Amino acid sequence: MLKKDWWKSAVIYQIYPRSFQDTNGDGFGDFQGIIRRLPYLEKLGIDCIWLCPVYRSPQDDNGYDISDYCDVDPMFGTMADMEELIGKAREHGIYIVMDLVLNHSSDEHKWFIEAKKSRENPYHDYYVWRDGKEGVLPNDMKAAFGGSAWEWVPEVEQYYFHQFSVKQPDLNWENPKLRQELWDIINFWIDKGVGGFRLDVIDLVGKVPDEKITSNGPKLHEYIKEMTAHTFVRDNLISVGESETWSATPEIAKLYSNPDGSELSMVFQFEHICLDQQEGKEKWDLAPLPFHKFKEVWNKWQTELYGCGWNSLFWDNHDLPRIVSRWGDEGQYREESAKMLATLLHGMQGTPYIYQGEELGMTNVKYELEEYRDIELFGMYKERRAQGYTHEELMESIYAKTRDNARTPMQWDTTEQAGFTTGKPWIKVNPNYTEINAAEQVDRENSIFNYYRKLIQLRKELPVLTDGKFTMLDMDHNQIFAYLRDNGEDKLLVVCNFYGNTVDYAVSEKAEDLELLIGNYTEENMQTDVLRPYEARIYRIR
Ligand code: TEU
Ligand code: CA
Repeated sequence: MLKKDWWKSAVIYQIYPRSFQDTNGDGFGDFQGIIRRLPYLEKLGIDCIWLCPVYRSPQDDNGYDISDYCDVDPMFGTMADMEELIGKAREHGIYIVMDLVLNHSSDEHKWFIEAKKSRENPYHDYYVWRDGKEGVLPNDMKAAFGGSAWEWVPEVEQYYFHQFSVKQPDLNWENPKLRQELWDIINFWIDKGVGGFRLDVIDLVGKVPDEKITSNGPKLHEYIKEMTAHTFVRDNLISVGESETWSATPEIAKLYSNPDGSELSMVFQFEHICLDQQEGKEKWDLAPLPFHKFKEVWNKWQTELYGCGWNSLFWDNHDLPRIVSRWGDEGQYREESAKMLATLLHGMQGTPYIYQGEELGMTNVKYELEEYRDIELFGMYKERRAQGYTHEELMESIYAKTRDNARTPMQWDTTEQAGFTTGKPWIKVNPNYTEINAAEQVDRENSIFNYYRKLIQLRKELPVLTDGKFTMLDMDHNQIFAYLRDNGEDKLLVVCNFYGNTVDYAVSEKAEDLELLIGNYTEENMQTDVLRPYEARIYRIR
């Protein structure tokens, strides 16, 4: 059994398995590839791997459409390889955190194949059906990947509900038999020795489509409590809920991450990460990052969950563009800005997540339309072209926001295909791999990789990074993001210049006795009260 709350001082590394490391030349990453790279991850110092879905799947949405929850997809290897990965990771001090998609399954899951045979089929009620006539939809709800959320099945003369693609029918959590099946699946994986779970769009499972309620349905927290009681509590596992962009407030997050352990360890909320889009519109509708608002949002989450909930800290994941391209500088100050962003995040309270390649400062890509792969992008492109957007406009949005930015292969070295595969990768490698790659960074003392390594070490050495109270400084400053962490015994000052120009900032006035713990410039020529482009420092206040 794991120690209670162990995940509060853990650092989690997210792997998108199909893009991490291929070992058999088929162009898809696999379990043996992850095993090969465990020493790299151990060196970085992380505690857990969040593994994006590796279950059997037709791969309509890259594994977020599961056709067998208790089997692995042959593209990644066998169940024996998966068990080997879980075991070998433990030898490197790493727990595997599985990504569970329980809001919907694949339409190729045996439950759904049965469910659509007849209304009397015992699996029919595992999904969400509504009567109607062909062509007369139950309502006008839309699916996230384009089109209606309702799909007609002539055999049963009913519509099924799908919040994502038509190949991802929503599961009916109102059915206790279905819920019991899900708890059994979770326990199946707990028995294999995993450290916990990331729960895909958990906020959607209590949906009430008749009232157009998707997130935060009336029974959501009841369901989560039931799930937790039947599963995670047995071993103090980590459980991280993903809560869609618009649905999380600190009040709601406090329920999810209640310190009494009745629900989840923590929740991903996306408020900070959705600020660079036009209000009320979609992520494709680009807008500059409003820096003041950004600071306010962080301040709100850091202060309101203090002592009564727990934050997840992240910039990147498999659905988001690369942070250094987004809010840093992918050109001249790529290294400085990547380290600044890391400092800002890893200095805060919560559990930090690192998405594969973030620790190298990997960047976004600009590909030809047909070189992309993501179902979401093609759904959007089709819809918006029909609405009159130009190809050029849409490509700008795609460059900035497509999920494929995060999904290009991991850049290991300068050999062909960045050392990711000896074959043809499923998605093109970012051409900048000759400069940005792990081989170049692992042994270079001042690399981004080693900066992340040091930040992780600091978190292990200084309890204040885990339990210290957060206080924002100079909220109105339009260029500096600075804050204190204080646990009564130890006190830290974190100062970050968020932009690419030099700025005067009276750091020395914040405290008399400052000891520099980490910074992204060498101490040579350092002036305490001047912050160079993207300069970031963490001081101990003595
Ligand atoms: O994403 C849920 C989610 O928040 C999406 O609506 C997200 O906004 C989307 O990627 C648009 O940019 C989770 C997974 O992380 C994602 O990869 C899956 O496609 C999705 O659920 C469906 O399972
Ligand atoms: Ca492979």
